[in-house]
Amino acid sequence: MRNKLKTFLPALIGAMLTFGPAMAGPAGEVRSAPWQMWLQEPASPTADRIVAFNAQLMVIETLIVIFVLGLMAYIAIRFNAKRNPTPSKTTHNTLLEVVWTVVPILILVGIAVPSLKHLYFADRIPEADMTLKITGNQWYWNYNYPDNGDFSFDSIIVADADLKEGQPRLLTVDNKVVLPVETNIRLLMTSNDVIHNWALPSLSVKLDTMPGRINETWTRIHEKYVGKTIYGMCSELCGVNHGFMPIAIEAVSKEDFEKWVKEAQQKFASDDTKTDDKVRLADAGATR
Ligand SMILES: [Cu+2]
Repeated sequence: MRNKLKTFLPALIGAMLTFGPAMAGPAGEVRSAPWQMWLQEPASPTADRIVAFNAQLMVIETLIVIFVLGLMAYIAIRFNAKRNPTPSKTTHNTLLEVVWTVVPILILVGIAVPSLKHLYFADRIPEADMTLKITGNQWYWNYNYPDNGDFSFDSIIVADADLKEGQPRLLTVDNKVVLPVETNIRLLMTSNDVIHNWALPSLSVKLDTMPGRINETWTRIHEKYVGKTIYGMCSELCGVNHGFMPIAIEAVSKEDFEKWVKEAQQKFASDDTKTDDKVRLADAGATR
């Protein structure tokens, strides 16, 4: 037993310490890796805060678990019937009772204060450099760039049969959302039919898209994600093809974004996206 523990414990601690590199998806992509522990790598200021806060909470939790476990072990060993045949009849200890009420309250307040700070940081909309409007549909996304010529396009899953080498299954789309790095992006979300949810773990963005109203949040992609694709998916059960409406963001430099905008304005000038095609593709997802 002891020998097993001797090999198992260092392996476990080693695995926990190396979560950093394990957080990264395949090169050029930001998504979960197989057998990944911990959160996805943070690609926005909000995500940075949440990952750091998660690490702080782990320290607090670990200390609490060690303390309670130690206390229980001490009680079981020191005060069992054999070692302590005549138990004490003490029932109240005012000081102890005040301490075990006040200390947990202080711990909770210590967690709540930074937690609310992060919540407000994620919720506030800073001065935006551009806006992306996201519309959920059964079962694909529509993206609109109101500040860049007001063009729109649909982003639809690529069916398994059409995947090219290296394209991840269930995450690849025909038209990626192209966004510039180091830019405050206002995200406006709504829906055409039912409630969807535009969720990207590495940006810490996860917001419902509601028919008939507009929800608002923001993001800012870090510089080092230039050239990478950031993946997410619809996270609100929205019907039979809920699992087949992925989100793929291509992060580009500001200059490349300007170039892409010019091309996209031409490419998506006429909204001749064929509804039949969408339905066919969406059905291809459902029948897999
Ligand atoms: Cu959906």
